Amino acid sequence: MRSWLNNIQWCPGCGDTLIIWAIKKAFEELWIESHQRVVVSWVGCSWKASQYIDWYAAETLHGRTLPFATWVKLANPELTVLATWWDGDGYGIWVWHFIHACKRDLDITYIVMDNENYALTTWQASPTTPIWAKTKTTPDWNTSEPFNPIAIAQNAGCRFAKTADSIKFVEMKEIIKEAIEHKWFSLVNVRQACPSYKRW
Ligand SMILES: Cc1ncc(C[n+]2csc(CCOP(=O)(O)OP(=O)(O)O)c2C)c(N)n1
Ligand code: SF4
Ligand SMILES: [Mg+2]
Repeated sequence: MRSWLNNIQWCPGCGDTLIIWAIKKAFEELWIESHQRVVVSWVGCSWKASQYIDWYAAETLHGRTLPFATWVKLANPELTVLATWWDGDGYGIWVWHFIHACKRDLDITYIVMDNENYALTTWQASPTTPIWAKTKTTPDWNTSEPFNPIAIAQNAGCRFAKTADSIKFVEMKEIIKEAIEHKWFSLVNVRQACPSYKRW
């Protein structure tokens, strides 16, 4: 068992573990070493992402993942910059940063761990919650159509926007590699298993 796996603090079966593993493998296979890369993240269940990979890491203020990643890229264009965010904050509370990052089109790889709910705050509906799903804030059912991050990214000018699935490991890793190699802004929306709350 690899040492970082002994220290996982997510719920058993959480897709975050596989996503981090895929990112680590992608860097390994692309020969991008730890001193050449940086990950930017902020609070959410997946926040710990940056702690499990040996790289430069920034855990920023609430909502500042993409602005911070932008500053890092502008300050040192040689670095491979990867920003991790989540559906509730990335597509809800702080969505405008996402739209402007697509428009700006800098070379940042943006991985969204999309578990279709606000998990850390214990199961509220997020922009990607399915229309019929029950959550704490939609006790009968959700009445809003889910947000389509791929279409929104493309409409905002992003030229690489793909969906992956945390249970399809090899496919997810290959999409992450493609996104890192794309020399402009790229979005990978990973549909993430969340056994504790995503029961649809
Ligand atoms: C300034 C501020 N506002 C709100 C919160 C509460 N908060 C913690 S995590 C989170 C979002 C969780 O949902 P999501 O972004 O989908 O991440 P997940 O936990 O599902 O991975 C929120 C709103 C906070 N920590 N700080
Ligand atoms: S609540 Fe969901 S997203 Fe959070 S650690 Fe548990 S399984 Fe993972
Ligand atoms: Mg979420």
